[in-house]
Amino acid sequence: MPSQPLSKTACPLPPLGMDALSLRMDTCHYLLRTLGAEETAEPVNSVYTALAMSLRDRLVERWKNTQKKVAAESGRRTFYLSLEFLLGRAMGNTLLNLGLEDAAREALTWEHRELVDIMELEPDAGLGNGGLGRLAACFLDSCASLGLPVTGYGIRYSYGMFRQEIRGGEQVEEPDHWLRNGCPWELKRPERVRRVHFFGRSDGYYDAQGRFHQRWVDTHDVLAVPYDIPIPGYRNEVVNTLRLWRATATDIFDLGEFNAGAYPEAVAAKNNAEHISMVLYPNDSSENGKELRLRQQYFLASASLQDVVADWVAIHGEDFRNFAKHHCFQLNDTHPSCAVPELMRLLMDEHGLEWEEAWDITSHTMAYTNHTLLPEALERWSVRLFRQLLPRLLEIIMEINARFLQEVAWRAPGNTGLLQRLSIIEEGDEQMVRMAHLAVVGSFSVNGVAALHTKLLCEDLFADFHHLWPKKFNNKTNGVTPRRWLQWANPGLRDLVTERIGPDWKHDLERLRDLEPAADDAKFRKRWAEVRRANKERLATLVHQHTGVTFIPDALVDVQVKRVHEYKRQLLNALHVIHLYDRIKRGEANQVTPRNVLFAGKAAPGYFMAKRTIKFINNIANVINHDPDTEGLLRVSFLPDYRVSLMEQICAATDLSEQISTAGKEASGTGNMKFMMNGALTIGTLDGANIEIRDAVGAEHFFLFGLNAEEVSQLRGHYHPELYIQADHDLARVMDLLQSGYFNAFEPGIFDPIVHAVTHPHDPWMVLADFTSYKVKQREAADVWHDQTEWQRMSILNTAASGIFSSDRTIAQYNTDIWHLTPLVMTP
Ligand code: 4GP
Repeated sequence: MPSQPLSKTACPLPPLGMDALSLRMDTCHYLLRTLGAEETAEPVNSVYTALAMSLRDRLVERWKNTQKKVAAESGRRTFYLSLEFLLGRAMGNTLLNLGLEDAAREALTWEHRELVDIMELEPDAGLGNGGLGRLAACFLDSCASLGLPVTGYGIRYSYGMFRQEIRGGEQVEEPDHWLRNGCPWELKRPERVRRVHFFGRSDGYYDAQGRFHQRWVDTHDVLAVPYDIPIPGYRNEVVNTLRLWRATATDIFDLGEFNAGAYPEAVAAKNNAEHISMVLYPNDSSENGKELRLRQQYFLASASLQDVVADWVAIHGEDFRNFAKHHCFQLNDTHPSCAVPELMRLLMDEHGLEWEEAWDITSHTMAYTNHTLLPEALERWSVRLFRQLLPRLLEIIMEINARFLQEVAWRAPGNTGLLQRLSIIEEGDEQMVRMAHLAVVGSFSVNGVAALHTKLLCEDLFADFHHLWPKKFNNKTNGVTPRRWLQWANPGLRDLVTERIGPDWKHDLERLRDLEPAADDAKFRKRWAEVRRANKERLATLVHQHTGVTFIPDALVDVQVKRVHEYKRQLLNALHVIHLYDRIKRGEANQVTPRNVLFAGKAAPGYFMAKRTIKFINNIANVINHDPDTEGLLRVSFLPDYRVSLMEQICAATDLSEQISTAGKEASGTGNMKFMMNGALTIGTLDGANIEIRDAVGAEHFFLFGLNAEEVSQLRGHYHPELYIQADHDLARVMDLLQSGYFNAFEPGIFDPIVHAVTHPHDPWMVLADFTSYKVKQREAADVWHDQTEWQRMSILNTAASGIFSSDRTIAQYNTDIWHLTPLVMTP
């Protein structure tokens, strides 16, 4: 990158527009005055920081106006509590939402810098694992864009999701120190620090009026320091807040210990406290189970609720009668469900309310979203741990449970089985607190994230609860923000769509339906294909840079990117890749459609099978890519360190989106929606939101294969993988190649666990059961690819039908059914 003197241009450039001029002046000011950059050779990183600070200034004005408006209207508000917000980068999104993209580009041109290069310097804010965390980020964007007064509450982890490196084909985890150079978007709010209790004991006492109370005493406290991140709406002057808590000690160090020379001991309390917000647990759809995780959960719940309650008390004093009317807390899975007993505690112990009043408020303000049916993800905490760490909370949970079970006993006398099944406390060798039961009992709304998922919640996981309170349960099919995932990620397509149907779709994604007639317009199809080809070339460059694999030009780009998990069945895809390779090797090369197969995704560090799957894919890729017979026919690559900013490039360049989970296991999926929006065709099972995607675009424009959820559950107990191998000669050949050690010639036995997993009658994911129908559908997709007219037509129809997968639609439904907020209308 050329290093030109700042603000001295070497060649004449056209005059700057107003926005560009003021951005440039501010950026120069921050560079020279705040960051102290040298006039001649300022590091490019400072340019990023200075531009970010200039943009933040533009947000702060709107932010304050939004806060004033919210306060003035004193209406109902929602607080979105989540242990994860997978934000990715903020700069592009800010530029897009404020309409300053061109201005920033212009301003930087004067500094002889390219906006794309500057934006590449921003580290992803990777404060989430995958779907659940990214959904929270999409929701914040939609809430702000719809003008809804919604505040996000989360944790400001010092280390986000680990960085993934691939060495020798294996995943290696490196810490993600995303705050190394500071975060120019956040504002620290030291005046709003909260104190969070741990340990100690519960103590009964009588107040001056002779009333009996409990209080939590002898606690070890930790301070919660808030950092606010602005969340701009799309061109509507609204800026909402994401408040992230950082943990710190009440005292920096113990002076007594320090003076006595015990330095480590002197700072131990500080370190202990800071551990709470040190690192994100890197597990997706599985329980974390460690004490520190429970501390994180309570820390978030307590700090956030105290914050909200303090604001209420500042205006209304101790009168909580209208509190429930004004507040809703949306719990993003069970992770923040300590909020239920914590709100009870705050209302009773700190504000003197009686149980009944406190319960009435709590159970009318909490709403819970479930994100997975996988049993290993259903959080349970031992009563012993709870008693030690959060003794007062456990007492409250026990009372909630006792009162709840009494209600059940009245309704269904003598049904002890039902009581056991519903109880918040699970009996056994070790008593456990079932967090999902706590969340259901304490909430007025419980929702799943796709139609099938909600149905299974009602019929299966929460069947007894559903029977008890059918009206509590509702579905909210997920969505993704079209700002980041279409407008920003795919500017070529954005402009082409706008040229064809006008700009209204940018405010109402359902208007994409107006594109349908264009699918039959040959000229439009040609331009559509050109935009997509340019995106694919960019992706090919990226893949080459990071993996050394050279994609085949104009070949089908077949993509599976997501967390690596057995239920998502990356293995099924890998087996199919082996089958394609086998066809080439056995002389069917002229029948094989040229294809680039791309994988990416992280495995939880302790998840052996997922990590071995990554190794498996890399070994397969290595053999195939080095075999001259595959030249021009098949390339396979595993792109390391999958994250939000990579997906922005991948989704715009994908032809075939792999959504191949075992039916009934993927709650919804949101990657599937990003691909569809950008014109990819889906090959998928009847799982999660795939079902709704297929309904929206029409069955003839979706490559469906495999067992449905009911068939999967019927097959359980009668599953015999060997029968599928016997019945499909192609599959038998794949298994033979695998077992012969073809892909691990120098690493004997390393893939035995994979062979064992897929050939075992207890394989819960039934990989081989779906192989044949998957293979057939893949062939059909390849045939359609040969007919580019048809493929591009289907591609356009997929984008045209993707409007309902905007998170604006999802959030509008949350608002109509659960939150009941009045949108803010801001004037510029
Ligand atoms: C994910 C689900 O696996 C995914 O299907 C869904 O789209 C997403 O939540 C958002 O609802 N679950 C998790 C998790 O990420 O940790 O349970």
